[in-house]
Amino acid sequence: MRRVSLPIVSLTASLAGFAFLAPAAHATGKHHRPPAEPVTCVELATDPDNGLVGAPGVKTVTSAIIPAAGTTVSYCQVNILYGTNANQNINIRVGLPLNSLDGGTGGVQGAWNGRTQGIGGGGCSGSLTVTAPVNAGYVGSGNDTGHTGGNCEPGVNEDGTYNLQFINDFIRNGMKQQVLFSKSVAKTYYAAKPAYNYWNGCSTGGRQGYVVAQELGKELDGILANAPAIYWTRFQTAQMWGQIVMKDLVGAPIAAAKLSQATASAVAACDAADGVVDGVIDDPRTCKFSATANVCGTATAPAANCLTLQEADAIDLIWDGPRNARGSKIWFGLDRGTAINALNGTNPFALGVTQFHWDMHDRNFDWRTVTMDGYAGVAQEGSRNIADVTDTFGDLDTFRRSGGKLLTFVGANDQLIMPRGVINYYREMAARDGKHDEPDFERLQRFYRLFRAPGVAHCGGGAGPQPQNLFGALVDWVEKGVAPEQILGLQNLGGGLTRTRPICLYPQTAIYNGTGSTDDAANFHCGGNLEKRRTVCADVLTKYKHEVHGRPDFDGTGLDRDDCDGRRHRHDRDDDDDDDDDGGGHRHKHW
Ligand SMILES: [Ca+2]
Repeated sequence: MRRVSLPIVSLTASLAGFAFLAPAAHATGKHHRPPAEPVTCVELATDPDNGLVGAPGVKTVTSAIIPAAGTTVSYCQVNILYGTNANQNINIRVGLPLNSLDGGTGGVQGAWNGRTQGIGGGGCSGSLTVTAPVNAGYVGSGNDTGHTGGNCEPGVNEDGTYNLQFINDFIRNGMKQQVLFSKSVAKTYYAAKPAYNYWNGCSTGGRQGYVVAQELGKELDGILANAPAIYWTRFQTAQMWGQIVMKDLVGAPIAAAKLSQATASAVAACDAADGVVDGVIDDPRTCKFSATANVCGTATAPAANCLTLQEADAIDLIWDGPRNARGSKIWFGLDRGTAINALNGTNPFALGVTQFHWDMHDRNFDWRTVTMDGYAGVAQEGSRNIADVTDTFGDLDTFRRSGGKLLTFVGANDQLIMPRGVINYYREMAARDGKHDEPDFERLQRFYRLFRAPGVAHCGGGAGPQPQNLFGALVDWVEKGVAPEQILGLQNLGGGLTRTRPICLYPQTAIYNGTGSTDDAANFHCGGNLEKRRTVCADVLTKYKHEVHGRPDFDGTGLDRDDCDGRRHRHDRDDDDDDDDDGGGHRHKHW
């Protein structure tokens, strides 16, 4: 029987072999030259020689030692208001374990472990909560992405123009300044360059990790970017698809209990196909269960919460995702086994409603006026008007060349961000790295590893074993060169029972060895290949910015059109889209 070794690491233990003042992988500290000696926390915000007072873009800066409180250690908190014009106001917070001058002990300088860790936000918010990394010895940092609260409506002005300052500060500027300032402030405070610099975020915080990797590729050594909300405009627009389907076919949202039953029925139908009955569909893309099996009066209908035919059709379309009149897939749907009601409850998901306003650059645009047929037009408006700014789908070439490591977990039953979008990006990067545009996952995995967690929901939760100690795995990868081959999944089954399971590098998955408890990770191995042709070909998307009339666009996907069509000798092309007369409306941009 194969033995499974799971990467369980200890961060404190890894400090033992820590080479302080070893040259960091990247150039750092663009803001100023550090002094030779540490400075006090107070001096950071009072002495111009420390690089903050009067520095470009620094509107205000304060610093103070925050007393210990509860489980939070005392630390030096620096607050920077950053902006290069009157309309840019990004609040950045850097939390620094006390240096030796301020009484810190136990680390490589004061209480510091020699590293920085940027913390990401969620939804339409950043985060200014930096105490978790500080308590662990890191310089922690956060930013508010230039606005207070979680409302993204100000991305469009009342007059229908875009507020690009707001959007860019939220999408990218806040995080870039956060990373740069956290590194320079650390260097000043401790009189030493950080040896390693990290990011740690999920959802929007995951997207932020990707944008830093894509656009600030030389600054960070390791990025943990989970359930990343990448392709922001495209997936958020797709968050509204189910609401439009239910409105058109049913006339109202479907009762939550019926949605839950449909999910349960899909799991019951497809659970065993992966070889283990555990309440989880290992790869939901392979499950073809139709909600019509739940139609009231049919032999297969459930005892309670059966569906009308219209409701069943709507749920099938929610699973399928939006398509255009040609039948081409515009974006991914919710996978079977995923909680449907997060996006398809009585009220739509607020960020999806806002996204329609961004797509149409109209704060008063009413999503209820959009039909299933009209959806493609809204999606196309979003792609053409704003997605180049928001969707952050650039490459990772600089990050890879700089020696960075990117680690991502995504729940295969993520109810908010459509995990196939993350897999889509991963495949595209694998194709970029591969020969003849064919995905080369092994080569990609030298610096970028995606762990797909079956049954897991958005950033955690759900029916599957939960990934453990991802950040520790990243640190081991960066600092010891130990690339994580698998992540331990842990599930509490109640009654003192637990289930463990390896969470595997995509496109591998956990395969039962055939003997022993299916609740023990030791009886599984990572293997197989989920990139089956029928699976991946079905997920090729309509050409970007041609959502209304476009055909599946194979460019850069790593997939071969003829191979997918089963027509290897045919060479028709994708450039015959006749979408200049689609009435899609505003083609012009507003910046
Ligand atoms: Ca199963």
